[in-house]
Amino acid sequence: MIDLYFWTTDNGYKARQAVEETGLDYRVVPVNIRQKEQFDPEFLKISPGHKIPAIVDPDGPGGRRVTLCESGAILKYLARKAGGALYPDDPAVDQWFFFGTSTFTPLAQQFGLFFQRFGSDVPPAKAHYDAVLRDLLGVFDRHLADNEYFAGGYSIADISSYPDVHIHGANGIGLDAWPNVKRWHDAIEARPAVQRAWGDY
Ligand SMILES: N[C@@H](CCC(=O)N[C@@H](CS)C(=O)NCC(=O)O)C(=O)O
Repeated sequence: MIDLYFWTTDNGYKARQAVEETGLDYRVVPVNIRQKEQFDPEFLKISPGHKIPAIVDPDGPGGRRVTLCESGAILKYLARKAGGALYPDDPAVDQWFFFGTSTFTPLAQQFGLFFQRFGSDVPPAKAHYDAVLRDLLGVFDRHLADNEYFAGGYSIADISSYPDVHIHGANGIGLDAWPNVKRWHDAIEARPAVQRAWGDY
């Protein structure tokens, strides 16, 4: 059974969505990052950068124990372990997967920081990241006008962006201005695996 070291954040949900989608056997190990549990020395052996998500798979390739941090690495690992359906051999999947992991999420997190958690009001930073988030949703909307999902069928390319679209778009500034993103978001939200991933643990 895979241990998923998880907290209720965008990157945490990416990993949980992926493992739910694959049907692999797993259990959630909560790591409350608000209470600094990510600095526990035992957890640091799994995630040296003190970040969730992380996984431990006692039955990795060749029967060896695999520990992994970084949501992108975890999504690829889980998709491959489950047979590859969520990670087709298509460069477009990699493009949108990395766009989500390396571009969209880090910028959306700055939006979340300044609008929700910074502790003091910084109007120039808020204006900047509001414009950045709107620009990125526009990028997605133009692509999704001609594509049901980011690259072919539903894949880790979609999972890498969905949580931040859900948190900061659908449940933040709203998605009415980006109807193709809304259609994509709502289709993913309705997936049973996504419902389970965002549910109780
Ligand atoms: N690039 C990493 C980022 C992970 C990350 O930012 N994790 C946050 C929660 S979303 C965290 O654990 N923060 C706690 C800390 O940095 O101490 C990934 O994609 O997994």
